[in-house]
Order: sequence, then structure tokens, then C-alpha cells
Amino acid sequence: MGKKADIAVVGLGVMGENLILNMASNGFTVACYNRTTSKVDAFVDGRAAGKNIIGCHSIGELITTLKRPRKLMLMIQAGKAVDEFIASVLSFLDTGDVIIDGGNSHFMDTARRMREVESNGLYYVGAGISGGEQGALTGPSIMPGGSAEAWHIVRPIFQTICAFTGDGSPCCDWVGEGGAGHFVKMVHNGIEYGDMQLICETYQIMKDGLGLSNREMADVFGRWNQGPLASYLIAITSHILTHQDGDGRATVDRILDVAAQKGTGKWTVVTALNVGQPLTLIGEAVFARCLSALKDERVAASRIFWGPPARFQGDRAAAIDDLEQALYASKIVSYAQGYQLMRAVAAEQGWHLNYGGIALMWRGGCIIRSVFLRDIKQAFDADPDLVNLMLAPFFKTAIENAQAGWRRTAALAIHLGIPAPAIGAALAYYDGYRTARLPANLLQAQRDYFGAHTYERVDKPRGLFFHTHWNGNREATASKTPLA
Ligand code: NBP
Repeated sequence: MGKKADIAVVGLGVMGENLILNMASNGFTVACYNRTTSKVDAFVDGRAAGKNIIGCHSIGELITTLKRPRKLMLMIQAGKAVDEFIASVLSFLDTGDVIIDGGNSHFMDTARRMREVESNGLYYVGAGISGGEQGALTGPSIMPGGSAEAWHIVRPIFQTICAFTGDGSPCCDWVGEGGAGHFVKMVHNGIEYGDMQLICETYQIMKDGLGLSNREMADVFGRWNQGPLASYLIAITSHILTHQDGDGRATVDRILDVAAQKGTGKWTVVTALNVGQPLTLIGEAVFARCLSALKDERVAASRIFWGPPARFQGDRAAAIDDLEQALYASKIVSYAQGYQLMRAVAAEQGWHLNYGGIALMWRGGCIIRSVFLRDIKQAFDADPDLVNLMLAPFFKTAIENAQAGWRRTAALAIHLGIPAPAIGAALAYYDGYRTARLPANLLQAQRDYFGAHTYERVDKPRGLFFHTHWNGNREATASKTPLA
């Protein structure tokens, strides 16, 4: 028997192949297997040639190739495939071996799988991985969670192959029990949806409202990338806007305006709805993709409905400065909402999430990497129990400074008839959050009127519920429990 492998990776898709090459270039010996075994041969003879990568054609062969405790990492399609693979491999493994799922699995599936795998004497790790093809090859952000005992087993590999921040901190740390790693990765993806939608809204306001050319917009995004908005997504947006097809025409102008989605944004919003958290910006980002998909209806409606002529008259440079403020403030709201969701789910699941550590993991390697995450880390390091990111002194001042431009941008979009749902949702959330008395008093009255659902009163202690006979005598009656 030849050299034993440090880890096995199952699945030779885009992510699997590149992670294997990353591991091998960092000195690890990697065994690989793929359901369609011809891909193993193609990989071993191609990109993996001459490297410490062992191609295997059966699960049995894969397992015997591994050092103990065995580490078996799945990089396959999320869902049924993961359950089927786990079921097929259990009988080959021994106590103390570790199964790692590096795909985009739902965190509740991961929690369930961890229980099942642990009941067989094995450990289970659900590791969210972000960074796409390039990140997998050169250093992704890795968010592992699951069986706590497995962390010291997988840590030497994960904290070697991951991305690092400028000061040398690994963008990988233990997130928590059960599905915590995949949950944090899911929220990362939701935030990615929000960041992308916000950038797209500023693009449309600049293009259709201010009449900027692709070149001019590329320059604006390039300038923004030098300031507090500096991030991977702003940088690639600037690059995309300069890219031309072979005939010299802008590639972006030829791309169909129908957004696809794989579901992690939707999962994030559904989770927020399940725990009653106002994740409005990411919700709008998901729905904006849904609306974009109604292309034929939109084209037909564009011939039926009219709005204001989207022509801007005024100071373009000042409007662009306002847009930068709107984007920045909206982004603060988006992350504030994302962190609120994490707090709520952590409380429900009994996780002790390290919020500053999560910001650190997202600082390098992943799609939402940005300068901004450094400020978030500092805010949570200063106050790990921060109730809302907007309340951190740094972000409170940032929102105060951005507020006037943010409001002008939202008003401009409405005035010009350009949809900016994420910017608008962010501002509405901010205004709602800072409003001591919302109109929910009237709403409660309506519920009590038509359904006798009861309400609490401002002139009585909390926890006492009243019902008014709205069409009869005007005296309220009290009870200790609300009706549904
Ligand atoms: P894909 O998501 O396209 O999956 C391809 C791999 O899954 C192939 O190896 C395929 O084997 C295998 N597979 C399938 Br499909 N059904 C299977 C089954 N029933 N049993 C065993 N293997 C099966 O690959 P990917 O884009 O590399 O992504 C891998 C995971 O990482 C996914 O969960 C994805 O969501 C996640 N992820 C992807 C990215 C990205 O940028 N692409 C980023 C972060 C995370 P075959 O060759 O025999 O069909």
C-alpha cells in the first residue's frame, strides 16, 4: 500500500476539484472519488497530475486509503445526494472518524445528520464554504460547525487552506454545535443577495436616472471601492461594466435581465419569518429576483403602464455622492438585520455564536468580503452583546452622516419611477426601528374588533390583555392570556 491520505474529498465538481488542489498545494495528501468515476480519471490525469492526489474508483478503495481518524469530505449537490451518500458510507467507517459536508446544505438537515451520524459513533461537521471557484483554489472562507470533538481533527487542514486577512488571521473558526456552520453560511448568502441587489439599484439609478455611461459608472464604482464601500462585489461590478464582447459592445448590456437563484437567499428569509425577525432588505432582494424573472409580463406591462419620465435634472455629482451614502447606510441596515437573525436563531438553537469572529471569517475569501466587516468585527469585539449593529457608536455616526443623502436617493428613485426596493426597505426599517410608537395600536384594535383577539394597554401593566365590545358598551374587559 502506498502513501496514506490526510483527507478524502467526494465530488469532483467545481468546488471539489479546486479544494483538492488547494489542499494538495498546502502539503496534504488527498484521496478523491466521484460518482461518475470517469471524472476521477480525467482529474488525476489532468489538473491533479504529479500532485499528492490519489484517485479512487470505489468507496471501499477511498476508505482504505485514509489515515485514521478518517476525514471524509463531501462536495456534492446538497439535499438527497448527501443523505444517500452518508447512508452508503457509514458501514465503512469506524468510531471517531469524521464526515464533513462542505456543500450548501440547509442547517436543519445538518443538525439532523449530525445526530444520526453521532449515533453511529462518528463525528459530523457541516462546513459552509464561500468564495466560489477561485476561493476554493486559493483560500475560501470556511464556517465549520457540528460535533465539537471533531474541530481539533479538521482544524489543521481547514485553518491552512482557508483565506487569511491582511493581518494573518484565518477566515475559518469553529462556529458552534449542530447546523451552526451551515446556518452562518446561509446568512452569509442572504447578505450577499442584499449587497448585490443594493449595488444593482444604484446601477439602475445611475444608468436610467442620471444617464451615466458604463464607463462613467465603472469609474464611480472604482472610486467607491477606495472608500468605506471597498469590497469584492463593488470591485467586480466596476470590472464588469468595462468588459466588452469581441465586437467592442458592452457585455453587460447584452445579458438578459432575468436573475436566477439557487435557494439560500430564500432559506434565509424563510428562517427569518419562522423566528419573527424583520429581515426586510434580504426579503426585498429575493423578491426583486422573482420580479425580474417575470420578464414577459414586465415587457407587456411596460407598454400598458406609464410613470414619470426617468429624466434627472440637477447636480449629477451631488446625486452620485448621495447614492454612495444610500448604499452605505442601506448596507449597515442589511448587516444589522442579518446579525439580528443570527442572534434570534442562536437563542432558539442554544448556540453561543461569536459575532465578531463571524465578521472575521467573512473578511477574506468569501463573496461579501469587504473593509466594512473590519468595522463590524470591532463593534462586536467592543460589545459582544450588541442588540443591533446600528446602535454601535461607529455605525450610529455613520448612519447620521449618511442619512440626508440616503433620503434624497430614496426620494429621487420614487420621483423618477425607478424601483429601489432594498434601499427603500432599509430606510423604512431604520425609521421603524427608531420610532417609539408605531401604528400597531390601531392594528391591535382592528384585530380585537373583528376577532376579539385582545390587546395590551399603555395605561396598564404588560401581560394584561383587554377586549373591547366595539359596538356595545365601551368598557374593556381584562384577561391574563391573549386569544390567538
Ligand atoms: P455541484 O453542486 O454541481 O455538484 C456536482 C457534484 O455532485 C458532482 O461530483 C456530482 O457527481 C455530485 N452528485 C450529484 Br449532482 N448527485 C449525486 C449523488 N446522488 N450522489 C453522489 N454524488 C452526486 O458541484 P459544485 O458546484 O462543486 O458544488 C458542490 C457543493 O458546494 C454544492 O452543495 C454547492 O451548493 C456548494 N457550493 C458551491 C459553490 C460554487 O460556487 N459552485 C460555492 C459554495 C458552495 P457526478 O459527477 O457523478 O454527477
